[in-house]
Amino acid sequence: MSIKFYGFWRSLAAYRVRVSLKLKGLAYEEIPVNLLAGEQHDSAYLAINPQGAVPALVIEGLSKPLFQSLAILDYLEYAHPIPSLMPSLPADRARVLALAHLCASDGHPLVVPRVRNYLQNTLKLEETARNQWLQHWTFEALNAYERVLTQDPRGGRFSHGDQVSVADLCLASQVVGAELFGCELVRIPRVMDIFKELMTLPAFSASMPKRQSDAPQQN
Ligand SMILES: N[C@@H](CCC(=O)N[C@@H](CS)C(=O)NCC(=O)O)C(=O)O
Repeated sequence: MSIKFYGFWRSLAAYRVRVSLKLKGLAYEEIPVNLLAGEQHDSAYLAINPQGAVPALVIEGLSKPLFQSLAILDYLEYAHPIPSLMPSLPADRARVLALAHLCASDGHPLVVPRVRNYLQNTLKLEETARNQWLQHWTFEALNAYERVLTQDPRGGRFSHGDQVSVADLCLASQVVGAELFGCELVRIPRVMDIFKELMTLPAFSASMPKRQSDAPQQN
């Protein structure tokens, strides 16, 4: 079975899927879509993901590509259940998904390139105000995550007990954004403890933006 993974080195949504593929031991070929060059709008890519965003997965044997990171994670969970990234009890699943959505559905969408471009080109917000926006909304999501972890004892080594879950993939991607936008990470110590634990796992550390082949070379 071949898997083509359309991503971009610094995409937070692509990061989540990259980690899942690695944790589940699935080999894939990553095809960069340069978001800074606008390649997501090319007709060839729109034929793969009509939304014009990464990630997208083309899996041999499936009639259509998969898109939207949480939908892709869900597919991978059902199609390749071991190791599982979701708890089995309904209430635990709801908690994990709530944490995942907090990052992937509430925090992250406010900082994607199309929103940043709109702030810059249509609303004419200057750079300082734009950066304030990115920092504010990225931190807000993680601050809420921190409150959940503080108030709800079901966290452990990771977001939900001691097993890596889909919530951790979303936490890690959101922290990657927070580091990029200069958020005050000392204000979210529980989140950062978990992030540090996650970074000890090769699937998470090898998926970091700067380690991708399409990332700019560092001098
Ligand atoms: N909710 C989507 C977000 C996808 C998304 O917006 N990805 C960004 C990169 S992180 C993108 O490709 N944006 C293109 C653009 O905004 O033009 C998901 O989780 O897959």
